[in-house]
Amino acid sequence: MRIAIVGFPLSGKTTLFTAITGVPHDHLHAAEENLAAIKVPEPRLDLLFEIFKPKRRVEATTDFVDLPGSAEGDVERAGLTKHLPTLRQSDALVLLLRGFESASVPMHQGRVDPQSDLTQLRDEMLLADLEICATRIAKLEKAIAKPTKDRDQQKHELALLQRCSAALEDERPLSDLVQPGDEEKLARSFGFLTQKPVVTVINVGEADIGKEPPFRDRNAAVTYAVCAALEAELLQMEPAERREFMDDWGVQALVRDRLVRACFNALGMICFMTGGGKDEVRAWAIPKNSTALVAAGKIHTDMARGFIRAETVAYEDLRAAGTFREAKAAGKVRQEPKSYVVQDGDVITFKFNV
Ligand SMILES: Nc1nc2c(ncn2[C@@H]2O[C@H](COP(=O)(O)OP(=O)(O)OP(=O)(O)O)[C@@H](O)[C@H]2O)c(=O)[nH]1
Ligand SMILES: [Mg+2]
Repeated sequence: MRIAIVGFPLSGKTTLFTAITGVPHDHLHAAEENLAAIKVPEPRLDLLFEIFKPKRRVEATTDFVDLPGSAEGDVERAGLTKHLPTLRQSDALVLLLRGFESASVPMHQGRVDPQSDLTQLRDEMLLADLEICATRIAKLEKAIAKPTKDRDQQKHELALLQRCSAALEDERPLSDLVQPGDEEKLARSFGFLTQKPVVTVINVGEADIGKEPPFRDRNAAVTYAVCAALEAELLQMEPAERREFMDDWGVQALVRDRLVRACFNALGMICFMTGGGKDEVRAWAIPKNSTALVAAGKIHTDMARGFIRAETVAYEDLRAAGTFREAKAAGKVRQEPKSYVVQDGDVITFKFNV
């Protein structure tokens, strides 16, 4: 999974990247893409760690990308155009809007106006998608004029792209239009930006820390108001000191924890956990509605190939029982087949034979 941070120059993208990944700002490249893998917070592993007493705990991870800034400090450069290939390959986008005033940080278009930055970014996303549609539609129309064996498939694709194009011209994002299933997959192969889940972050100044966002992006899964500079500092502190600062500033949870989980949810991902072995308890990310066979394959192809059954207990049942043995005695441990649809928080031991 890959999540890209997008915003106008000097909106605080690299600072937010630091606040999420913990990689210090001065270790990062201003003019190149920065990439880091980070853990998806999974507090439910705490209890599993207590119950199974393994050597280690392992969270699922996701990649974050910080797009390069303009080395020359060109604050008028467009937001997205230079970065389209990276953005198209990302699974979700974080739109970062500058909401902080600072005499020492030049302002995009000479003003701090997160609402109008959002409108501009959204317009750029619509335009970038429209361009993809136009190019592909022109190609398909030519191809369809000749009789080929792919013609039916091409007609189907053309109809979808024409619908997408009409929606975009109407300023509607494709996330509203495309139906889940085959159509979504086909549309996704084009890397449309307005089809991707978005979390919007307003990078506010000190005076607005701990307050509700001044507005919400109605096309985003969630809108947060955070102070990226403070959050980056918080991440470098010892837990006790951090708690104290967070209380002083009225920051309830770190942006790292809130944002990663929000992107994860917006992407329709869930976690199941394993803990049966001695070595580790571990969280695994899979798309919602995945079967036990898919979940097994996520761990190892052998597990899927030799799948016998999935010994499954819901996290809440395990918590209520207190131990795995008690959960079993209470009849809460189920023997599930390949076709079982894995639920968020399932604790699974796969039985397999190769
Ligand atoms: N006061 C204040 N300054 C901030 C905040 N976030 C970032 N800055 C400052 O703004 C400047 C730009 O921050 P960056 O994180 O480098 O911004 P960027 O979007 O990565 O910039 P480019 O990559 O060049 O487009 C730096 O001097 C930061 O210290 C904030 O929340 N408050
Ligand atoms: Mg930067």
